Amino acid sequence: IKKTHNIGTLGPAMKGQKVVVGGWVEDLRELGKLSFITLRDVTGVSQIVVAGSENLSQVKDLTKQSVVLVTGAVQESKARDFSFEIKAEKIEILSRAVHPLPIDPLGRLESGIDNRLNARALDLRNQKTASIFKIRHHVLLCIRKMLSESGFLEVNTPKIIGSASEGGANLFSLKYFDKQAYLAQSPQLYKEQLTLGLERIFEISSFYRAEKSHTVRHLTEFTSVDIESAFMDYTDVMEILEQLVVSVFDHVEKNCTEDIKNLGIEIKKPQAPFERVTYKQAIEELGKQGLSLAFGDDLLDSHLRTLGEIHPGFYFLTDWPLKLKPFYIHEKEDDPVVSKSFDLQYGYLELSSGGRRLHDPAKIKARLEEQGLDSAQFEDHLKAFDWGMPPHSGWGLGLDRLMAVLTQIDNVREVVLYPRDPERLFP
Ligand code: ATP
Ligand code: AMO
Repeated sequence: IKKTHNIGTLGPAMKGQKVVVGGWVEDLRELGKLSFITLRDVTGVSQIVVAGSENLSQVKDLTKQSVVLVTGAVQESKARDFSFEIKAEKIEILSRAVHPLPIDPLGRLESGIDNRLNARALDLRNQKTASIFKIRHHVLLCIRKMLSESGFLEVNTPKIIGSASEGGANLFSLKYFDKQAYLAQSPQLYKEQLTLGLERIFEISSFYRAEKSHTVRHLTEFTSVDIESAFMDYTDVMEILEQLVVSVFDHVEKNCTEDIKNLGIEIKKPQAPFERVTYKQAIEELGKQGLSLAFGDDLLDSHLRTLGEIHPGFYFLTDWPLKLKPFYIHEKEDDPVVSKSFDLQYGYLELSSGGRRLHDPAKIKARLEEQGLDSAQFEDHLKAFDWGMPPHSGWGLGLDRLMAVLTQIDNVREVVLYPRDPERLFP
Protein backbone atom coordinates (compact mmCIF):
# COMPACT_ATOMS: atom_id res chain seq x y z
CA ILE A 1 0.00 0.00 0.00
CA LYS A 2 3.06 2.31 -0.25
CA LYS A 3 3.15 5.06 -2.85
CA THR A 4 6.44 6.18 -4.35
CA HIS A 5 5.07 9.57 -5.46
CA ASN A 6 2.32 12.05 -4.82
CA ILE A 7 0.57 12.88 -8.07
CA GLY A 8 1.32 16.57 -7.63
CA THR A 9 5.06 15.86 -7.90
CA LEU A 10 4.80 14.14 -11.30
CA GLY A 11 5.20 15.82 -14.68
CA PRO A 12 5.96 15.15 -18.36
CA ALA A 13 9.68 15.55 -17.64
CA MET A 14 9.56 12.23 -15.75
CA LYS A 15 8.73 10.36 -18.95
CA GLY A 16 9.67 6.67 -18.66
CA GLN A 17 9.98 6.68 -14.88
CA LYS A 18 8.21 3.91 -12.99
CA VAL A 19 5.97 5.10 -10.15
CA VAL A 20 3.43 3.80 -7.67
CA VAL A 21 0.58 6.24 -7.06
CA GLY A 22 -2.57 5.89 -5.01
CA GLY A 23 -5.79 7.82 -4.76
CA TRP A 24 -9.47 8.01 -5.61
CA VAL A 25 -11.13 7.32 -8.96
CA GLU A 26 -12.68 10.58 -10.02
CA ASP A 27 -13.75 9.44 -13.45
CA LEU A 28 -13.67 6.25 -15.49
CA ARG A 29 -14.06 5.91 -19.27
CA GLU A 30 -13.91 2.81 -21.43
CA LEU A 31 -12.77 3.15 -25.03
CA GLY A 32 -12.57 -0.24 -26.74
CA LYS A 33 -9.43 -1.98 -25.61
CA LEU A 34 -8.42 0.83 -23.28
CA SER A 35 -9.81 2.33 -20.09
CA PHE A 36 -8.98 5.75 -18.73
CA ILE A 37 -9.10 6.53 -15.04
CA THR A 38 -8.88 10.03 -13.65
CA LEU A 39 -7.08 9.47 -10.36
CA ARG A 40 -6.87 12.11 -7.65
CA ASP A 41 -4.84 12.24 -4.48
CA VAL A 42 -4.67 15.20 -2.12
CA THR A 43 -1.83 16.77 -4.16
CA GLY A 44 -3.17 16.50 -7.70
CA VAL A 45 -4.83 14.62 -10.48
CA SER A 46 -3.56 12.32 -13.23
CA GLN A 47 -4.86 10.20 -16.07
CA ILE A 48 -4.21 6.45 -15.85
CA VAL A 49 -4.26 4.43 -19.07
CA VAL A 50 -5.34 0.84 -18.55
CA ALA A 51 -4.64 -1.83 -21.19
CA GLY A 52 -4.28 -5.58 -21.20
CA SER A 53 -7.00 -8.09 -20.36
CA GLU A 54 -5.98 -8.66 -16.74
CA ASN A 55 -5.93 -4.96 -15.85
CA LEU A 56 -9.09 -4.26 -17.82
CA SER A 57 -10.97 -7.00 -16.00
CA GLN A 58 -9.83 -5.45 -12.69
CA VAL A 59 -11.34 -2.07 -13.52
CA LYS A 60 -14.40 -3.42 -15.32
CA ASP A 61 -16.85 -2.72 -12.54
CA LEU A 62 -14.79 -0.24 -10.58
CA THR A 63 -16.92 2.50 -8.99
CA LYS A 64 -16.06 6.20 -8.86
CA GLN A 65 -14.40 7.31 -5.59
CA SER A 66 -12.94 3.84 -5.00
CA VAL A 67 -9.34 3.69 -3.80
CA VAL A 68 -6.73 2.23 -6.14
CA LEU A 69 -2.98 1.79 -6.16
CA VAL A 70 -1.41 1.97 -9.59
CA THR A 71 2.07 0.86 -10.61
CA GLY A 72 3.12 2.17 -14.00
CA ALA A 73 5.33 4.39 -16.10
CA VAL A 74 4.92 8.10 -16.76
CA GLN A 75 4.32 9.00 -20.41
CA GLU A 76 3.28 12.05 -22.37
CA SER A 77 -0.45 12.42 -22.80
CA LYS A 78 -2.45 13.31 -25.88
CA ALA A 79 -5.48 14.19 -23.76
CA ARG A 80 -6.47 17.83 -23.70
CA ASP A 81 -6.64 18.06 -19.90
CA PHE A 82 -3.41 16.25 -19.05
CA SER A 83 0.23 16.97 -19.90
CA PHE A 84 1.26 13.46 -18.78
CA GLU A 85 -0.37 10.19 -17.87
CA ILE A 86 0.57 6.86 -16.28
CA LYS A 87 0.44 3.67 -18.29
CA ALA A 88 -0.70 1.12 -15.73
CA GLU A 89 1.26 -2.08 -15.36
CA LYS A 90 -0.61 -3.19 -12.28
CA ILE A 91 -3.79 -1.97 -10.60
CA GLU A 92 -4.86 -2.90 -7.09
CA ILE A 93 -8.27 -1.98 -5.78
CA LEU A 94 -7.81 -1.19 -2.09
CA SER A 95 -11.34 -0.09 -1.22
CA ARG A 96 -14.56 0.02 -3.15
CA ALA A 97 -16.90 3.03 -2.88
CA VAL A 98 -20.52 1.95 -2.48
CA HIS A 99 -23.02 3.76 -4.67
CA PRO A 100 -25.19 5.75 -4.58
CA LEU A 101 -22.98 8.16 -2.65
CA PRO A 102 -24.82 10.71 -0.48
CA ILE A 103 -23.39 13.68 -2.39
CA ASP A 104 -21.53 14.22 -5.64
CA PRO A 105 -18.05 15.05 -4.37
CA LEU A 106 -17.13 16.69 -7.65
CA GLY A 107 -19.81 19.27 -7.06
CA ARG A 108 -21.27 18.90 -10.58
CA LEU A 109 -24.54 18.05 -8.89
CA GLU A 110 -24.84 20.73 -6.26
CA SER A 111 -25.83 19.67 -2.75
CA GLY A 112 -27.10 21.90 0.03
CA ILE A 113 -24.86 22.62 3.00
CA ASP A 114 -26.76 20.22 5.28
CA ASN A 115 -26.26 17.27 2.94
CA ARG A 116 -22.62 18.16 2.52
CA LEU A 117 -22.06 18.46 6.26
CA ASN A 118 -23.78 15.11 6.79
CA ALA A 119 -21.15 13.60 4.46
CA ARG A 120 -18.34 16.00 5.38
CA ALA A 121 -15.42 13.59 4.84
CA LEU A 122 -16.63 12.88 1.30
CA ASP A 123 -17.27 16.59 0.73
CA LEU A 124 -13.52 17.12 1.15
CA ARG A 125 -12.95 15.42 -2.20
CA ASN A 126 -14.63 18.45 -3.68
CA GLN A 127 -11.62 20.64 -4.51
CA LYS A 128 -13.36 23.81 -3.34
CA THR A 129 -14.02 22.34 0.09
CA ALA A 130 -10.51 20.89 0.33
CA SER A 131 -9.09 24.32 -0.56
CA ILE A 132 -10.93 25.97 2.34
CA PHE A 133 -9.21 23.64 4.78
CA LYS A 134 -5.82 23.91 3.10
CA ILE A 135 -6.14 27.69 3.53
CA ARG A 136 -7.24 27.22 7.15
CA HIS A 137 -4.08 25.19 7.78
CA HIS A 138 -2.00 28.04 6.35
CA VAL A 139 -3.84 30.62 8.44
CA LEU A 140 -3.01 28.64 11.59
CA LEU A 141 0.62 28.24 10.51
CA CYS A 142 0.93 31.96 9.90
CA ILE A 143 -0.70 32.92 13.21
CA ARG A 144 1.58 30.59 15.18
CA LYS A 145 4.66 31.90 13.37
CA MET A 146 3.78 35.57 13.70
CA LEU A 147 2.86 35.41 17.39
CA SER A 148 5.88 33.23 18.27
CA GLU A 149 8.15 35.71 16.51
CA SER A 150 6.55 38.50 18.54
CA GLY A 151 7.55 36.76 21.77
CA PHE A 152 4.27 34.99 22.56
CA LEU A 153 4.37 31.47 23.98
CA GLU A 154 1.64 29.01 22.98
CA VAL A 155 -0.27 27.54 25.94
CA ASN A 156 -3.17 25.15 26.56
CA THR A 157 -5.67 26.03 29.25
CA PRO A 158 -8.40 23.72 30.58
CA LYS A 159 -11.69 23.33 28.76
CA ILE A 160 -13.40 21.60 31.69
CA ILE A 161 -13.79 24.24 34.35
CA GLY A 162 -15.30 24.45 37.80
CA SER A 163 -16.86 27.90 37.56
CA ALA A 164 -17.88 30.39 34.92
CA SER A 165 -15.08 32.45 33.35
CA GLU A 166 -17.00 35.34 31.84
CA GLY A 167 -20.13 35.34 33.95
CA GLY A 168 -22.83 32.70 34.11
CA ALA A 169 -24.69 33.07 30.82
CA ASN A 170 -24.14 30.81 27.83
CA LEU A 171 -22.39 28.02 29.73
CA PHE A 172 -22.74 24.35 28.92
CA SER A 173 -22.78 22.41 32.14
CA LEU A 174 -21.74 18.81 32.50
CA LYS A 175 -21.64 16.17 35.16
CA TYR A 176 -18.09 15.72 36.37
CA PHE A 177 -18.31 12.56 38.48
CA ASP A 178 -20.21 13.83 41.52
CA LYS A 179 -19.50 17.50 40.78
CA GLN A 180 -20.89 20.13 38.48
CA ALA A 181 -18.51 21.37 35.79
CA TYR A 182 -18.74 23.59 32.71
CA LEU A 183 -17.20 23.83 29.26
CA ALA A 184 -14.96 26.87 28.95
CA GLN A 185 -16.44 29.85 27.04
CA SER A 186 -13.04 31.49 26.69
CA PRO A 187 -9.57 31.20 28.27
CA GLN A 188 -10.04 34.70 29.70
CA LEU A 189 -9.18 34.13 33.35
CA TYR A 190 -6.33 31.70 32.70
CA LYS A 191 -4.72 33.84 30.06
CA GLU A 192 -4.76 36.83 32.39
CA GLN A 193 -3.20 34.84 35.23
CA LEU A 194 -0.51 33.46 32.94
CA THR A 195 0.87 36.92 32.22
CA LEU A 196 2.32 36.94 35.73
CA GLY A 197 4.40 33.86 34.92
CA LEU A 198 5.00 33.95 31.18
CA GLU A 199 4.32 37.61 30.23
CA ARG A 200 3.15 36.99 26.66
CA ILE A 201 1.00 33.99 25.81
CA PHE A 202 -1.40 32.83 23.12
CA GLU A 203 -3.83 29.97 22.76
CA ILE A 204 -5.66 28.57 19.75
CA SER A 205 -8.48 26.33 20.84
CA SER A 206 -12.15 25.39 20.74
CA PHE A 207 -14.47 27.16 23.16
CA TYR A 208 -18.10 26.55 23.91
CA ARG A 209 -21.13 28.82 24.10
CA ALA A 210 -24.65 27.67 24.87
CA GLU A 211 -26.20 30.31 22.61
CA LYS A 212 -29.29 29.29 20.71
CA SER A 213 -28.26 31.51 17.80
CA HIS A 214 -29.30 30.42 14.35
CA THR A 215 -27.07 32.77 12.38
CA VAL A 216 -24.30 32.30 9.83
CA ARG A 217 -21.75 33.60 12.35
CA HIS A 218 -22.52 31.76 15.60
CA LEU A 219 -21.50 28.24 16.53
CA THR A 220 -21.79 26.49 19.89
CA GLU A 221 -18.20 25.29 19.47
CA PHE A 222 -15.92 27.82 17.85
CA THR A 223 -12.17 28.27 17.49
CA SER A 224 -10.70 31.26 19.22
CA VAL A 225 -7.24 32.75 18.89
CA ASP A 226 -6.48 34.46 22.20
CA ILE A 227 -3.52 36.54 23.24
CA GLU A 228 -2.62 38.20 26.51
CA SER A 229 0.42 40.33 27.22
CA ALA A 230 1.89 41.94 30.32
CA PHE A 231 3.14 45.53 30.02
CA MET A 232 0.93 46.37 27.06
CA ASP A 233 -2.00 48.74 26.79
CA TYR A 234 -5.05 48.14 24.60
CA THR A 235 -3.64 50.16 21.72
CA ASP A 236 -0.51 47.94 21.70
CA VAL A 237 -2.51 44.75 21.33
CA MET A 238 -4.67 46.39 18.65
CA GLU A 239 -1.49 46.91 16.65
CA ILE A 240 -0.57 43.25 17.07
CA LEU A 241 -4.04 42.25 15.90
CA GLU A 242 -3.94 44.37 12.76
CA GLN A 243 -0.42 43.13 11.93
CA LEU A 244 -1.66 39.58 12.40
CA VAL A 245 -4.62 40.06 10.06
CA VAL A 246 -2.40 41.65 7.39
CA SER A 247 0.17 38.82 7.76
CA VAL A 248 -2.56 36.19 7.36
CA PHE A 249 -3.87 37.75 4.14
CA ASP A 250 -0.32 38.16 2.85
CA HIS A 251 0.69 34.59 3.74
CA VAL A 252 -2.41 33.09 2.13
CA GLU A 253 -2.01 35.20 -1.02
CA LYS A 254 1.58 33.98 -1.38
CA ASN A 255 1.19 30.34 -0.34
CA CYS A 256 -2.28 29.28 -1.44
CA THR A 257 -2.42 30.31 -5.13
CA GLU A 258 -4.02 27.06 -6.28
CA ASP A 259 -6.63 27.11 -3.50
CA ILE A 260 -7.50 30.75 -4.14
CA LYS A 261 -8.04 29.80 -7.80
CA ASN A 262 -10.22 26.81 -6.84
CA LEU A 263 -12.41 29.09 -4.74
CA GLY A 264 -12.59 31.68 -7.51
CA ILE A 265 -11.71 34.50 -5.12
CA GLU A 266 -9.20 37.32 -4.99
CA ILE A 267 -7.32 37.98 -1.74
CA LYS A 268 -7.77 41.65 -0.93
CA LYS A 269 -4.89 42.33 1.44
CA PRO A 270 -5.93 45.09 3.87
CA GLN A 271 -3.74 48.08 4.68
CA ALA A 272 -2.62 48.76 8.24
CA PRO A 273 -3.35 50.81 10.29
CA PHE A 274 -7.06 49.98 10.26
CA GLU A 275 -9.47 52.82 10.82
CA ARG A 276 -10.22 53.52 14.50
CA VAL A 277 -13.75 54.65 15.29
CA THR A 278 -14.69 55.38 18.89
CA TYR A 279 -18.07 54.30 20.23
CA LYS A 280 -18.98 58.01 20.61
CA GLN A 281 -18.14 58.69 16.96
CA ALA A 282 -20.16 55.62 15.98
CA ILE A 283 -23.29 56.84 17.76
CA GLU A 284 -22.88 60.25 16.11
CA GLU A 285 -22.61 58.56 12.72
CA LEU A 286 -25.70 56.48 13.48
CA GLY A 287 -27.52 59.62 14.63
CA LYS A 288 -26.89 61.20 11.21
CA GLN A 289 -28.52 58.13 9.66
CA GLY A 290 -31.61 58.66 11.82
CA LEU A 291 -30.70 55.95 14.33
CA SER A 292 -30.71 57.72 17.62
CA LEU A 293 -28.70 56.20 20.46
CA ALA A 294 -27.64 57.45 23.86
CA PHE A 295 -24.20 56.84 25.40
CA GLY A 296 -24.42 53.42 27.08
CA ASP A 297 -26.84 51.83 24.58
CA ASP A 298 -25.56 48.58 23.07
CA LEU A 299 -25.12 48.45 19.33
CA LEU A 300 -27.67 46.08 17.87
CA ASP A 301 -27.32 44.07 14.72
CA SER A 302 -29.11 46.79 12.69
CA HIS A 303 -26.71 49.47 14.03
CA LEU A 304 -23.68 47.35 13.17
CA ARG A 305 -25.05 46.80 9.68
CA THR A 306 -25.35 50.57 9.16
CA LEU A 307 -21.84 51.13 10.56
CA GLY A 308 -20.61 48.35 8.27
CA GLU A 309 -21.94 50.29 5.29
CA ILE A 310 -20.14 53.45 6.43
CA HIS A 311 -16.94 51.49 7.18
CA PRO A 312 -16.67 48.56 4.82
CA GLY A 313 -13.62 46.40 5.47
CA PHE A 314 -11.61 46.20 8.69
CA TYR A 315 -11.99 48.84 11.39
CA PHE A 316 -11.72 49.06 15.16
CA LEU A 317 -14.67 50.17 17.27
CA THR A 318 -13.00 51.48 20.41
CA ASP A 319 -13.67 53.06 23.80
CA TRP A 320 -16.97 51.39 24.60
CA PRO A 321 -18.99 52.47 27.63
CA LEU A 322 -17.53 50.61 30.60
CA LYS A 323 -20.92 49.30 31.65
CA LEU A 324 -21.26 47.35 28.36
CA LYS A 325 -18.00 45.53 28.93
CA PRO A 326 -17.10 42.50 31.07
CA PHE A 327 -15.90 42.97 34.65
CA TYR A 328 -12.24 42.54 33.78
CA ILE A 329 -12.04 45.52 31.39
CA HIS A 330 -10.12 48.62 32.55
CA GLU A 331 -11.66 52.10 32.56
CA LYS A 332 -10.03 55.10 30.89
CA GLU A 333 -8.20 56.99 33.61
CA ASP A 334 -9.34 60.42 32.34
CA ASP A 335 -12.93 59.37 31.61
CA PRO A 336 -13.93 56.42 33.81
CA VAL A 337 -17.33 55.78 32.22
CA VAL A 338 -15.43 54.87 29.05
CA SER A 339 -13.38 51.68 28.80
CA LYS A 340 -10.05 50.75 27.25
CA SER A 341 -11.67 48.29 24.93
CA PHE A 342 -12.16 47.52 21.26
CA ASP A 343 -13.85 45.27 18.79
CA LEU A 344 -12.29 44.50 15.43
CA GLN A 345 -15.03 44.68 12.84
CA TYR A 346 -15.17 43.59 9.23
CA GLY A 347 -18.08 45.65 8.02
CA TYR A 348 -20.99 44.59 10.24
CA LEU A 349 -19.24 41.46 11.49
CA GLU A 350 -17.42 41.39 14.82
CA LEU A 351 -14.19 39.43 14.45
CA SER A 352 -12.48 40.11 17.75
CA SER A 353 -12.84 41.89 21.05
CA GLY A 354 -10.26 42.86 23.58
CA GLY A 355 -8.93 45.50 25.85
CA ARG A 356 -6.80 46.55 28.76
CA ARG A 357 -7.61 44.54 31.88
CA LEU A 358 -7.93 45.51 35.49
CA HIS A 359 -5.01 44.27 37.57
CA ASP A 360 -6.10 45.69 40.92
CA PRO A 361 -8.11 42.94 42.70
CA ALA A 362 -10.15 45.44 44.74
CA LYS A 363 -11.39 47.08 41.51
CA ILE A 364 -12.20 43.70 40.00
CA LYS A 365 -14.26 42.74 43.08
CA ALA A 366 -16.16 46.02 42.88
CA ARG A 367 -16.91 45.46 39.17
CA LEU A 368 -18.06 41.88 39.82
CA GLU A 369 -20.50 43.10 42.46
CA GLU A 370 -21.70 45.91 40.16
CA GLN A 371 -22.49 43.32 37.50
CA GLY A 372 -24.34 41.12 39.97
CA LEU A 373 -21.67 38.42 39.93
CA ASP A 374 -20.58 36.61 43.09
CA SER A 375 -16.92 37.42 43.78
CA ALA A 376 -16.65 34.27 45.93
CA GLN A 377 -16.99 32.29 42.66
CA PHE A 378 -13.82 34.01 41.42
CA GLU A 379 -11.76 33.42 44.54
CA ASP A 380 -9.21 31.16 42.83
CA HIS A 381 -8.76 33.65 40.04
CA LEU A 382 -8.50 36.66 42.34
CA LYS A 383 -5.76 35.04 44.44
CA ALA A 384 -3.39 35.40 41.49
CA PHE A 385 -3.87 39.19 41.59
CA ASP A 386 -2.03 39.25 44.93
CA TRP A 387 1.04 37.51 43.50
CA GLY A 388 2.42 40.41 41.49
CA MET A 389 -0.03 40.83 38.63
CA PRO A 390 1.38 43.08 35.89
CA PRO A 391 -0.80 45.50 33.91
CA HIS A 392 -1.93 43.54 30.87
CA SER A 393 -4.06 43.57 27.71
CA GLY A 394 -5.27 41.04 25.20
CA TRP A 395 -7.90 39.97 22.70
CA GLY A 396 -9.87 37.00 21.44
CA LEU A 397 -10.28 36.54 17.69
CA GLY A 398 -12.91 34.24 16.18
CA LEU A 399 -10.88 32.13 13.76
CA ASP A 400 -13.96 30.79 11.98
CA ARG A 401 -15.22 34.32 11.35
CA LEU A 402 -11.80 35.42 10.09
CA MET A 403 -11.74 32.40 7.75
CA ALA A 404 -15.20 33.32 6.45
CA VAL A 405 -14.02 36.86 5.66
CA LEU A 406 -10.78 35.65 4.07
CA THR A 407 -12.48 33.11 1.82
CA GLN A 408 -15.44 35.42 1.12
CA ILE A 409 -17.91 32.81 2.37
CA ASP A 410 -20.92 33.95 4.38
CA ASN A 411 -21.58 30.93 6.57
CA VAL A 412 -18.99 29.96 9.22
CA ARG A 413 -20.21 26.35 8.92
CA GLU A 414 -18.44 26.19 5.54
CA VAL A 415 -15.03 26.85 7.10
CA VAL A 416 -15.38 24.44 10.05
CA LEU A 417 -14.94 20.71 9.43
CA TYR A 418 -17.62 19.44 11.79
CA PRO A 419 -19.59 22.47 12.94
CA ARG A 420 -21.70 22.39 16.08
CA ASP A 421 -24.76 24.57 16.30
CA PRO A 422 -27.98 24.24 18.34
CA GLU A 423 -29.35 21.72 15.81
CA ARG A 424 -26.23 19.84 14.77
CA LEU A 425 -24.40 17.30 16.91
CA PHE A 426 -23.49 14.79 14.15
CA PRO A 427 -21.32 13.75 12.43
P1 ATP B 1 -20.25 38.84 22.40
O1 ATP B 1 -19.05 39.68 22.09
O2 ATP B 1 -21.28 39.50 23.24
O3 ATP B 1 -19.94 37.43 22.80
P2 ATP B 1 -20.50 37.95 19.76
O4 ATP B 1 -19.06 37.87 19.72
O5 ATP B 1 -21.31 36.72 19.60
O6 ATP B 1 -21.03 38.69 21.03
P3 ATP B 1 -22.14 39.08 17.84
O7 ATP B 1 -23.13 38.10 18.31
O8 ATP B 1 -21.67 39.10 16.47
O9 ATP B 1 -20.88 39.03 18.73
O10 ATP B 1 -22.67 40.48 18.24
C1 ATP B 1 -23.03 41.41 17.31
C2 ATP B 1 -24.44 41.93 17.52
O11 ATP B 1 -25.35 41.01 17.01
C3 ATP B 1 -24.77 42.16 18.95
O12 ATP B 1 -25.20 43.48 19.10
C4 ATP B 1 -25.92 41.23 19.26
O13 ATP B 1 -26.96 41.91 19.92
C5 ATP B 1 -26.42 40.83 17.90
N1 ATP B 1 -26.80 39.42 17.90
C6 ATP B 1 -26.26 38.45 18.63
N2 ATP B 1 -26.88 37.29 18.42
C7 ATP B 1 -27.81 37.51 17.49
C8 ATP B 1 -28.77 36.71 16.83
N3 ATP B 1 -28.91 35.43 17.08
N4 ATP B 1 -29.56 37.29 15.90
C9 ATP B 1 -29.44 38.58 15.63
N5 ATP B 1 -28.57 39.39 16.23
C10 ATP B 1 -27.77 38.89 17.16
P1 AMO C 1 -15.99 37.63 22.77
O1 AMO C 1 -17.09 37.01 23.56
O2 AMO C 1 -16.31 38.88 22.03
O3 AMO C 1 -14.75 37.99 23.70
O4 AMO C 1 -15.40 36.57 21.76
C1 AMO C 1 -14.29 36.87 20.95
C2 AMO C 1 -14.55 36.51 19.51
O5 AMO C 1 -14.86 35.14 19.39
C3 AMO C 1 -15.76 34.93 18.32
N1 AMO C 1 -16.98 34.28 18.81
C4 AMO C 1 -17.69 33.38 18.14
N2 AMO C 1 -17.53 32.82 16.94
C5 AMO C 1 -18.44 31.91 16.52
N3 AMO C 1 -19.49 31.51 17.27
C6 AMO C 1 -19.69 32.03 18.50
N4 AMO C 1 -20.74 31.62 19.23
C7 AMO C 1 -18.77 33.01 18.98
N5 AMO C 1 -18.67 33.73 20.13
C8 AMO C 1 -17.58 34.49 20.00
C9 AMO C 1 -16.10 36.29 17.75
C10 AMO C 1 -15.74 37.22 18.89
O6 AMO C 1 -15.38 38.49 18.41
N6 AMO C 1 -12.69 37.03 26.51
C11 AMO C 1 -13.09 37.88 25.43
C12 AMO C 1 -11.92 38.24 24.55
C13 AMO C 1 -10.86 39.09 25.20
O7 AMO C 1 -11.22 40.17 25.73
O8 AMO C 1 -9.68 38.72 25.17
C14 AMO C 1 -14.16 37.19 24.63
O9 AMO C 1 -14.40 36.00 24.73
O10 AMO C 1 -15.27 36.50 16.62
